[in-house]
Amino acid sequence: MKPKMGLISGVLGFIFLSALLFGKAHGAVHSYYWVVKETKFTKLCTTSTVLTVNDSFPGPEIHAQKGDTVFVTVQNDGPYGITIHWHGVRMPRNPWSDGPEYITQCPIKSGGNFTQEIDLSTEEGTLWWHAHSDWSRATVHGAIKVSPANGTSYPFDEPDGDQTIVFSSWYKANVMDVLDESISTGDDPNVSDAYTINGEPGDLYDCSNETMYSLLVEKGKTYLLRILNSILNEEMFFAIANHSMTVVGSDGAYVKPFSSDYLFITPGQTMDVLVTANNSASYYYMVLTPFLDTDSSYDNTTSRALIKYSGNYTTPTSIPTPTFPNISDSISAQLFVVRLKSLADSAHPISVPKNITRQIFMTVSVNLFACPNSTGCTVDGNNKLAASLNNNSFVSPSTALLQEYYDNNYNVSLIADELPNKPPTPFNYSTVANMSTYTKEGTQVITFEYGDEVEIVFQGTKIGATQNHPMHLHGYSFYLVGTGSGDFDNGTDPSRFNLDDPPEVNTIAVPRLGWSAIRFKAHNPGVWFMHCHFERHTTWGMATAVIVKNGDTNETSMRPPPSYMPPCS
Ligand SMILES: *[C@@H]1O[C@H](CO)[C@@H](O)[C@H](O)[C@H]1NC(C)=O
Ligand SMILES: *[C@@H]1O[C@H](CO)[C@@H](O)[C@H](O)[C@H]1NC(C)=O
Ligand SMILES: *[C@@H]1O[C@H](CO)[C@@H](O)[C@H](O)[C@H]1NC(C)=O
Ligand SMILES: *[C@@H]1O[C@H](CO)[C@@H](O)[C@H](O)[C@H]1NC(C)=O
Ligand SMILES: *[C@@H]1O[C@H](CO)[C@@H](O)[C@H](O)[C@H]1NC(C)=O
Ligand SMILES: *[C@@H]1O[C@H](CO)[C@@H](O)[C@H](O)[C@H]1NC(C)=O
Ligand SMILES: *[C@@H]1O[C@H](CO)[C@@H](O)[C@H](O)[C@H]1NC(C)=O
Ligand SMILES: *[C@@H]1O[C@H](CO)[C@@H](O)[C@H](O)[C@H]1NC(C)=O
Ligand SMILES: *[C@@H]1O[C@H](CO)[C@@H](O)[C@H](O)[C@H]1NC(C)=O
Ligand SMILES: *[C@@H]1O[C@H](CO)[C@@H](O)[C@H](O)[C@H]1NC(C)=O
Ligand SMILES: *[C@@H]1O[C@H](CO)[C@@H](O)[C@H](O)[C@H]1NC(C)=O
Ligand SMILES: *[C@@H]1O[C@H](CO)[C@@H](O)[C@H](O)[C@H]1NC(C)=O
Ligand SMILES: [Cu+2]
Repeated sequence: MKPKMGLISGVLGFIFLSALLFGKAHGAVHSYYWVVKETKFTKLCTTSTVLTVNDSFPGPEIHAQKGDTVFVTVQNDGPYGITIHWHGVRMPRNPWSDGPEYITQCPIKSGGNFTQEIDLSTEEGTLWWHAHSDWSRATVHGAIKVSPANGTSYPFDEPDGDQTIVFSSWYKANVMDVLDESISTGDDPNVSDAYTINGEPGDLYDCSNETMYSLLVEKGKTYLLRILNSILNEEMFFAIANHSMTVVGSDGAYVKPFSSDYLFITPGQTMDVLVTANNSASYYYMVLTPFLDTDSSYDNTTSRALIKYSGNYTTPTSIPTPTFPNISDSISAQLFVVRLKSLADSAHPISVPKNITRQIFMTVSVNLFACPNSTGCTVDGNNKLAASLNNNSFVSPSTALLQEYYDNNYNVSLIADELPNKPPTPFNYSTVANMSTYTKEGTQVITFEYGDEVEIVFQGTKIGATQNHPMHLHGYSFYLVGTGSGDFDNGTDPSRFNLDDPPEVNTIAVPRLGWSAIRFKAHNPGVWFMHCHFERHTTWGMATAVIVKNGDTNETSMRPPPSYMPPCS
């Protein structure tokens, strides 16, 4: 009993201290205690040992209301160091609890623990948490459900039911072995063996019939599906047979409702969707299948789950299944993306930066490095795969960048080089294939002044394997003001930007050989990771860190670190 009491009073003391120091008077406070450990599951006729939180896959949900504070103590009883990230939570002034390994903290060692403070502010809807070290995100992730604050309500009729739907990747092998093998050969990692819906592959896979996920519905009722995509390396299409979906939110912000027969959802994104059980009482398939516009290898399997109406009826002999865009239908993917628009009404105001003080044009590429061994690698002779932003492949530091920044009195130049604002060599990005595939590498960051109004245009290139990339920024949500195919034209494209009701999101699809433009105001000081949400691309260096300097007052500055951060040595 003793250690537990010690832990609880420790956490309460921490909460009290935070409340005292940072005046977080509004919002309720919740505490969770999680144990990270290895758990055995039998799926696809094979027993695998995977890392979990509290033996559950997907992991436990966090339930909170807008403006609440959540403390999570993670006890690491697994064999590897691990970190946990709160995806889409902006963590005002508190990068210390954000979680990406070697950016804001070192991993929580095997046997260690760490209490993180998750500060919800304006987020409302569905967000999620996941491991942010190596590829342990595969099985260590779960939903964060943020309900409206007391005295407020959804911008739509209160749904009759609420259900989280989590998409994940399943490997029969240990995912750490998959990662290590790909690092040692320099080649593409093995693809997953299945996609899962709420942890289950569904009846198209071996040995998976009995365990398929099913959602029980009552005729006439409307359900809020809180859908999140934690798949490692593929963007997805999702549809429900004979039921249309009304998209009402994405990435923890509401959108203007629109109805669609399919969703396009990238790793990192969430979609809040209303579904009304308005068809004949029966079974209907919900289907999850990949969108892929690349020649690299991918998992081309399909996961299914069921919607089952309650009541007395004969089980159908043939269950309706939805139709889908073709697997490589980038037009349907893009048509879905441009339908997302923020509510932008008086109860949900937006503020799109219009006086841009920092403009960044950033190429996103898959590249090569010469193999560090004379014969060790298997790509194009003796090369290994790499990836870059503005021709720099991010090298992860071995200590936490945030701590170094703080310890060096916020002097960025002492800890990292600056990533260029634009590609070092301009070229016709989406059409020129004969640029060198090789890239530079280094720990390069982007530094913003407090209050900068930032525009970043991400530009896909024809270098290496071409593909749509889901780019994600920590510490912020941002407005997706424009997206298109080919090379971004700085003369004509900005005039078509949507500055009236762009969606406020944290992860965007940058089209293959196309571009996406985002804007945000840099008013959250700290060190924040920015990266492709395909796990293999982040591993290869498609990443950087965004450092936002402190403002002039304490209220516009980073908080000091908590008394305990996981040690780096
Ligand atoms: C909101 O209401 C719930 C239920 O009555 C209560 O537990 C919670 O503390 C309230 N939150 C705030 C911030 O007052
Ligand atoms: C996780 O497991 C720990 C240890 O058994 C327990 O104290 C805690 O309540 C569990 N948390 C959840 C969210 O299940
Ligand atoms: C958590 O880690 C701290 C620092 O190492 C240690 O003092 C504390 O006892 C640990 N708590 C638990 C429950 O293991
Ligand atoms: C990756 O796939 C290859 C070919 O199927 C197989 O031989 C190898 O064992 C796999 N690697 C891992 C780590 O499972
Ligand atoms: C290089 O060689 C060593 C020793 O054979 C091996 O462990 C390593 O995985 C190889 N590959 C790379 C990319 O370093
Ligand atoms: C799984 O169920 C489907 C129908 O739902 C059936 O066609 C198939 O034969 C079943 N497979 C196994 C292995 O039981
Ligand atoms: C389901 O949709 C299919 C294809 O549109 C249609 O043929 C079928 O009649 C529908 N079934 C029900 C029960 O609505
Ligand atoms: C998936 O890819 C494999 C290998 O290219 C191919 O044999 C198989 O038919 C594909 N399956 C589907 C469902 O497309
Ligand atoms: C379900 O319907 C069948 C056929 O109409 C009837 O025999 C049976 O009693 C019903 N069961 C229930 C639980 O209502
Ligand atoms: C735009 O930003 C510049 C540079 O920070 C500033 O001098 C100017 O006052 C701003 N203009 C408006 C309209 O806010
Ligand atoms: C637009 O692009 C041209 C050609 O690349 C470049 O010379 C010019 O500086 C750019 N203008 C702005 C505002 O970025
Ligand atoms: C600002 O924060 C520092 C460090 O936490 C503290 O020493 C100082 O008193 C604070 N200043 C004000 C005006 O609150
Ligand atoms: Cu990518």
